[in-house]
Amino acid sequence: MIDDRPVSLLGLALEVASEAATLIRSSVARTDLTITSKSNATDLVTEIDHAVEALVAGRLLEARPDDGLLGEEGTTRTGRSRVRWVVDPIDGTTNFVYRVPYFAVSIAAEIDGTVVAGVVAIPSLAETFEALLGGGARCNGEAVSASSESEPATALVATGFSYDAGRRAAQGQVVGRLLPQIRDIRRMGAASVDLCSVACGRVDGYFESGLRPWDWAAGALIAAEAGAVVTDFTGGAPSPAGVLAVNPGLYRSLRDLLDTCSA
Ligand code: 2AM
Ligand code: CA
Repeated sequence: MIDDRPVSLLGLALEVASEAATLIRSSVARTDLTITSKSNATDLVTEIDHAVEALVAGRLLEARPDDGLLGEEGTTRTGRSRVRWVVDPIDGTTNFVYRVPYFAVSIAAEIDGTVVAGVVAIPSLAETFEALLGGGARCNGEAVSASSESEPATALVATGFSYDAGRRAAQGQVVGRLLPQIRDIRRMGAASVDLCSVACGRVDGYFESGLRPWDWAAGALIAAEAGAVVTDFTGGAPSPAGVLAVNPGLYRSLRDLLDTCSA
């Protein structure tokens, strides 16, 4: 009988993420990778993105053949169980291609559409973040929590930019208005890494628009379970319109500031 408990889903996600991280780590130094572009010339995908998605989907569905799966690189499967996996095989592909160390494999498990378990493994940093709904967040097995910085002026805030040139120009304007009012901006280049950075207090907050569910599914649970408030820009659930993850003491003021900077 297949075990649908969130803790079992988390265990499987951790096992599969570890295998995926090994494949990613062993591929970083390769100079012969096939690299192609997707939505435009800045939106890259490598043969390793496809190989990792095939590995992750294969392992998950071998263990749990009735589940659904949504993968960034095209694996879409409607399941017969209540469980669906949401997978980004390499989040931060541009970093992976350039050997900038912020890239990760992200695996989330949903039950009836709610994310109940999430794993983000960042091979170059030797960090594996995990969370269970209602069960807190950990990095390499140790509990993590969001920061306590409550002043925007002294807050370090991560953000990211879309592959779409028009959206990117608008995002740059928002950052231009925000930058003089905060400690500084960090642009790591991988949404899952940004969300885990909020979870462990490496940044005080993070915002980005134009993301897709595989970018935030696991990381949003990890940040929320670490005590961060995780919403869209208006207080609803994270969506392609916006993902905002901030420690609770800073959340309202950063959201208001973003609102002012976007007007
Ligand atoms: P990727 O590396 O998997 O493509 C960079 O700001 C972050 O946003 C990365 O996590 C990147 O994911 C994601 N991202 C940017 N534009 C995106 C898009 N149009 N669709 C999906 N993810 C996007
Ligand atoms: Ca990706």
